[in-house]
Amino acid sequence: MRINKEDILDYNQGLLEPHQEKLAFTKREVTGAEQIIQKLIDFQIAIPSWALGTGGTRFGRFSGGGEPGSLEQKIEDIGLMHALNQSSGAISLHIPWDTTSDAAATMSQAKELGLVFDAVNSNTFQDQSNQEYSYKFGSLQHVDPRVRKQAVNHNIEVIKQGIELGSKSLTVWLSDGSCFPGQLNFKKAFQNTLESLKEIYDALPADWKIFVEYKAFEPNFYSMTVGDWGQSLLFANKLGDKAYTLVDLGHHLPNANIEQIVSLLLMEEKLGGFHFNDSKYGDDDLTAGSVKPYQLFLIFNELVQGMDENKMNHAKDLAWMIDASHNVKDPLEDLMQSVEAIMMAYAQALSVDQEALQHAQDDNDVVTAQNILQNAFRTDVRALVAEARLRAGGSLNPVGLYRKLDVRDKLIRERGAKTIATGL
Ligand code: PSV
Ligand code: MN
Repeated sequence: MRINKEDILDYNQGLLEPHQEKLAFTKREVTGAEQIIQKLIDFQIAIPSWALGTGGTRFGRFSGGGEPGSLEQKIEDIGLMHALNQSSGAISLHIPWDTTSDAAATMSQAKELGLVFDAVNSNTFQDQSNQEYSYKFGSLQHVDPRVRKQAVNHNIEVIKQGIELGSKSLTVWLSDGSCFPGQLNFKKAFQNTLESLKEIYDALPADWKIFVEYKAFEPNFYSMTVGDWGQSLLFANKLGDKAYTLVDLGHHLPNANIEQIVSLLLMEEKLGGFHFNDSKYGDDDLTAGSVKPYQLFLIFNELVQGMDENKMNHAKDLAWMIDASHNVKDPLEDLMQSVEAIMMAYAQALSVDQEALQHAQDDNDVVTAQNILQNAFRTDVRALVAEARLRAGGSLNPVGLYRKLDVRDKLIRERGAKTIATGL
């Protein structure tokens, strides 16, 4: 199905008056509101092809109905979302969960919906039915060079598909590691992984980047070969200029100071991309900003500060993606909530008076520094985010309109109640 412009206009009309009142108030509260709105319009967050179905846990999966059964339907879903919020204009493919046999057709479907292809993701954390060697004991780290070669070749194949779709980056997340002390020689695992990554790196086109994503634990529970930002940065530095670290918010040990990690990676010019989600305990894949919105804001504060210092384009120079899907919500509603939370944290960070903050830090005025950040975090910027959507042609209230148009029911009628999307 498609959402047409008239539906959006009609719906917005009914919300316009209270919105404008709120906006006028917010503009008096926030300095530089117009520039913030423009930055919000430009900012796009990629949606991964595996997040359109209900996620599961190892204890079960409860499909919500109307899930996309093909790549075309996944693109259709992202198109629906983008029509509503005008902020999810990119798709991140996970291969081989989602592959295309007709790149031109896939590209033209995406283009029609205003979507582009962001980073492509390889998958050597699962065995595919047609593969020769198993990844049970790792992929790029494997003790057997034939397994490593197979995993390297898969990554090269993913790059090829990405080239056809206009992607410019490859994200490599490895589940490689070990579950028991003694299982693995850490040094050899690192060296094998580095050697394999070098082969993949050499296959990158000149204008491509490779992102090395780290994760503290799961599915391996004793050691992960790319377990933290230090290990990822080591790989990235050894690989070269086209290699960067990718931060996934759910991949740290509890209470890690992610904003500090972000700050230092930007200082080193080695932050490449971001996977958004939220968690209480680990890699919980919860909606961004649903549990720790202040942390999300503090991370954005470092991102804005660091990107501005490096003269980076906020919208284009880092790869932004949501990486979350769980069991209990309609995935599209959940993704729209994530996008809204990310936009709010970004808007609040943009409103921080960085000069005043720096003065407070230089004066060791801890109280003022804290107040500057908390005042920004406690400012209601929802009207700015809504205004950005409105100006871009989206809905003032994406979830509200999604529900009013009964999108999920229509998808269930079109696709059936029992379809299951590929992914985890
Ligand atoms: C692993 O937990 C991860 O964060 C990686 O980015 C994967 O590609 C993705 O989730 C989907 O499994
Ligand atoms: Mn991730």
